[in-house]
Amino acid sequence: MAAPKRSRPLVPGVPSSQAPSYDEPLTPTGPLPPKPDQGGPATVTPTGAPTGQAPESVAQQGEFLTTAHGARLTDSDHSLRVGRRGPTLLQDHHLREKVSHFDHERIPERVVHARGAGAHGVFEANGAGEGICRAAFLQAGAQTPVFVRFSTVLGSRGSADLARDTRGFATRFYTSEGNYDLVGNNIPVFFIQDGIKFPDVIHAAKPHPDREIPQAQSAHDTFWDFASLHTEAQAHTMWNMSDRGIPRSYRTMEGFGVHTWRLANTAGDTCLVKFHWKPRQGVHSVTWEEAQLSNGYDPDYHRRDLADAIESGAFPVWGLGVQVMPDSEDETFEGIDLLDPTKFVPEELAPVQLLGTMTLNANPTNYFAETEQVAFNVSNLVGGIDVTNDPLLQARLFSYLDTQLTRLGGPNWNQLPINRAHVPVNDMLRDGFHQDAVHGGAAPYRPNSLDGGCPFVAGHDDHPFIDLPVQVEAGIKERAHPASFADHFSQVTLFYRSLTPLEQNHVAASYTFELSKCYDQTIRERQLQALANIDADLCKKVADGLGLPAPTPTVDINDVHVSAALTQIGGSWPVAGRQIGIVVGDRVNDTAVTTVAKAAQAAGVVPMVVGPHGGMIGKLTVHRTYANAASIEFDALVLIGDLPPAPDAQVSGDAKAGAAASATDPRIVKLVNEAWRHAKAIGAIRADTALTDAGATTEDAGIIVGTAKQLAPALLDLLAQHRAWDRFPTSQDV
Ligand code: HDE
Repeated sequence: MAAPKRSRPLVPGVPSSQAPSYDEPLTPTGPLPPKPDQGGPATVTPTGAPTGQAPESVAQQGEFLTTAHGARLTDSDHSLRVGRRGPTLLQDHHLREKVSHFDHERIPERVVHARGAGAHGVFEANGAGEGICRAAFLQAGAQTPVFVRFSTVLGSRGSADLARDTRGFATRFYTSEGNYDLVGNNIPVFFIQDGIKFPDVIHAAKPHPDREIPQAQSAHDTFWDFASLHTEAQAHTMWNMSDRGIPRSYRTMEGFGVHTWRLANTAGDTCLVKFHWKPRQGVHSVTWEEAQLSNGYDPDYHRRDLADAIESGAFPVWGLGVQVMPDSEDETFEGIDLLDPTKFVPEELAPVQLLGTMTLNANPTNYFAETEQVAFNVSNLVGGIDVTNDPLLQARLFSYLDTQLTRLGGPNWNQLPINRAHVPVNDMLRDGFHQDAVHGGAAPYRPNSLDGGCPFVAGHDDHPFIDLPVQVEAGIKERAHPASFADHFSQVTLFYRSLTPLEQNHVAASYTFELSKCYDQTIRERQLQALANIDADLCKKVADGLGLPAPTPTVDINDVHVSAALTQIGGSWPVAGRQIGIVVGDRVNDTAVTTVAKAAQAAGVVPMVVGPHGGMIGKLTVHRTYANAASIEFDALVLIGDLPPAPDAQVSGDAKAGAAASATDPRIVKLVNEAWRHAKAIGAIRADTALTDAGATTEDAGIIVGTAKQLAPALLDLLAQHRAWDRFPTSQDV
């Protein structure tokens, strides 16, 4: 039976480019093309020459099943046996090849940042960087392919996305001068000032070594033991305890290069910069309750969100920006030591200047080949961008190359398709496991005359990478840091005091939650001491929550300036890629649903119909049922009409569990109640009963009542503000 063609789905997540036939297909055909939303690594050879082939050319070919050496097979379901009841023969080369390859399908996961999601895209420079950096990809109009991998840090590969954690934001630019990797985070400061401490902080934050729990969390004794003893970690920890630790989406995160980098223009003038990624989608987070719910209902929340947004055409966009500081002798700006990666430069002191725009426009075709095998390397630099002596960065220059040797099984990981440069590669590196290039020539050494002297070193005009000449202060060889590194608290105070009261409440609640999970009271007390050195009010709130006295500070807490750029609340942002749930009963009016759905789609929002059962209601396709819908899937809800208990509702069971029996389905009561508690916009069309049953009223902030036509624009406006912030003006609960 011919397979039906797929039409563009309303709801993203379609598994393949062609709809399946009901019967098993028996007529040989070749592999299906990728889905329209998918891209792949550029088709270049291991040494960077374009092959001109379609991306699919590197995938499986032909219509017949073959061995790995290409011989066609007639059977892959039965092993070769002596008689129908006898033993299997060692001679069965197909069985051995199939099972043996399967046995080796896994590679070691990343020791940190194991859990991630990737996407392809393009970076277009606006030319504003030309004056400070000679890198070709920053010249006006240059368009450069990129691959981005977002990640959590602590969890293993199968862990849940919404752990309270830092997020990785690693970008590879396939530039015309070679690959440039900007391997950053969504938090601009780091736990440690010196790379030699990285194994310590990670060992402390990873699960306890005896029981290997808890997974993907910092809410445990070893983490807080380390953070409270090693107070330079307080800066990063404070950001983690804020809403930045639980982003709404990878699309709604800022990115930071963290370290200070040195740029040089064509004249050789240098400056010091901090890199920023500014999301056009705004910077938004989930609530802690949503994070916990999502880890159960949809552990792939962020991964799915990124892929769905791209598939639905809501391509996420970031501006790449820099804060530019003079390349001064002391590498300090406004009293901030630029070599200390636990410090950031407030934007009010050095505004972020945008150099171009990155758009993510294609999902990977194959997770393993692309997102898993991509090997970022901090030392992938191009001319015009150089490192500084930040001791954290210096250690990273060693680590990234080193880690790939084990993770990707040898020294040729640069030749994996996703890692290949898009420019000629002539590195004189030879042989080794998994060598993909067939190197010619007789003389992989320099100088040589046997290969005509090739390869030659580049001149200054040939776009080379140049180690920028920097005066290094003569000093004693010692294991020590400058005195400026000793201030562990003032910027933490600055960050906390820059937040709105609501965000400050979230910070206090997170510290209280995490510390309450520690077994040892000593550790709680020691961390309270660190909080006392940051802010007395914060310390008091957390101490009250833990039932402990608030200690007095052991350092002077100075008055700090606040930075308005640090709050996430306020402003309106594009809503494309958000999802709204339209909750209906069996007797719904189709026109109301269609009106809301059309208005949503026009704004790039995905409307999902939530019905009492699967299949169709009249002409409407049901995307989620009362039984499988979860509030975390929807950024806003529209309730239409009465929503009485569906036949599969366990009304009496819920009543036994304490839920009041109501005219509304108990799952919908929970759905609406959660959306209300999370300050999401809720539209109600003749749905007062459902609202009341869920504990809401039509008077509450962020509840919009009216006809479908009246309600849709107001709902989308509210969605653009991320939440109905006024619903809980003084609450600690959002
Ligand atoms: Fe990493 N880090 N890191 N890191 N890091 C890795 O490299 C390391 C640091 C960051 O999506 C590893 O390929 C050391 C800071 C991201 O593939 C490893 C030190 C920042 C990713 C490694 C640091 C980062 C990594 C694990 C202290 C923010 C994920 C697998 C000197 C600026 C990249 C791998 C991806 C990954 C080591 C500190 C960001 C082991 C030793 C600071 C986003 O090499």
